[in-house]
Amino acid sequence: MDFQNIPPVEKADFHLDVAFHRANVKGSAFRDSLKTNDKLQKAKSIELEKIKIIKKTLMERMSKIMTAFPDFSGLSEFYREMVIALCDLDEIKHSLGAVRWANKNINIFSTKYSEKIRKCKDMNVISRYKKEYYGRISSVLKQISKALLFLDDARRNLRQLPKIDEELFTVTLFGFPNIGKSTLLSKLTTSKPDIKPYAFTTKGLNLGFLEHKHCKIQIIDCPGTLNRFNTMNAIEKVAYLAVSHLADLVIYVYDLTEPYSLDEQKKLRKVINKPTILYLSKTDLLLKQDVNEFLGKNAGFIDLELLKQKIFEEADKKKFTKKED
Ligand SMILES: Nc1nc2c(ncn2[C@@H]2O[C@H](COP(=O)(O)OP(=O)(O)OP(=O)(O)O)[C@@H](O)[C@H]2O)c(=O)[nH]1
Ligand SMILES: [Mg+2]
Repeated sequence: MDFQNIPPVEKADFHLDVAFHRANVKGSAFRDSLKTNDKLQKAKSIELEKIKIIKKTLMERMSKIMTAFPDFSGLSEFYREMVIALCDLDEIKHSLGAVRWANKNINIFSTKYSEKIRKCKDMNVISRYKKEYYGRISSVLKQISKALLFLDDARRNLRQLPKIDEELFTVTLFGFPNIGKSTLLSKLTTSKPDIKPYAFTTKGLNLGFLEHKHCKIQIIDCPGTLNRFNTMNAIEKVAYLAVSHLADLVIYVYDLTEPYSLDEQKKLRKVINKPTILYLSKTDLLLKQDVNEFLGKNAGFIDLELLKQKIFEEADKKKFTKKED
């Protein structure tokens, strides 16, 4: 599922400006090409041509918006829940419905006013119909202006969802914010996620890959989470969903330099009900004695090569289990 390439959804006024400007430019060129000296016929032909251009421009633009969003009915459970966590799925559907409604009405009004102008016998009436047509079309677009704004907002939120292969052996990096999860992803793989010295830098899912026995292993760096299951924000939900739906293995990252106590970090670890291995980050900032004490009490990793070997071991086990099934 590709949510990252949905193009920007422009505002209502922008669509109108493009369509009316195009109609003016092409309408002028069309006027110059007309051979007839019959003023009424000439005025009719120009206005009909302009309506044709406005209709085509706007309907193409509306169709592009409708097809840019993926078919939400075919989403896997993971993607469906992710979309719901990141934006209001019903409102997206409602807004796309509004765009469909606008498309239909642009067609209806364009046909109706073309008919009226075609039958006109008076220049002044042509001018009146022209104004009416522009007013109706502007009103249709204005009526969907909120829907267009909403869709552009939704598009921006959905961009946080990378294209995930749900079939691959998947490892998720999980833990409190600012503890070095993205740094770990950048050390394990060639991925270059944003790394900053403050919490909630990662807002979506960062992906990296390892190769093992000619197979890809997918590593997902999750946003940081606080241990507050019932009051978590949308960013934290993304992390929980990635763990619960995608993880074959979780690397739970501990950090003894951040303000979160070891007890708090242990409590958060307990919410994971997936095979989990521990990694202690920022050991360069710790006393050797503290690192050893931690490792003595918790079977964790600090060495990247050993951590990778462990991931490969777990991947092998999973394949074995799958074969057994
Ligand atoms: N000295 C040292 N700093 C580290 C290490 N790992 C991470 N950091 C620093 O810790 C800060 C946070 O690192 P990130 O990798 O962005 O942490 P994160 O867990 O992904 O943070 P969120 O995305 O906000 O949850 C950055 O300033 C990193 O440079 C480490 O092993 N040693
Ligand atoms: Mg991060």
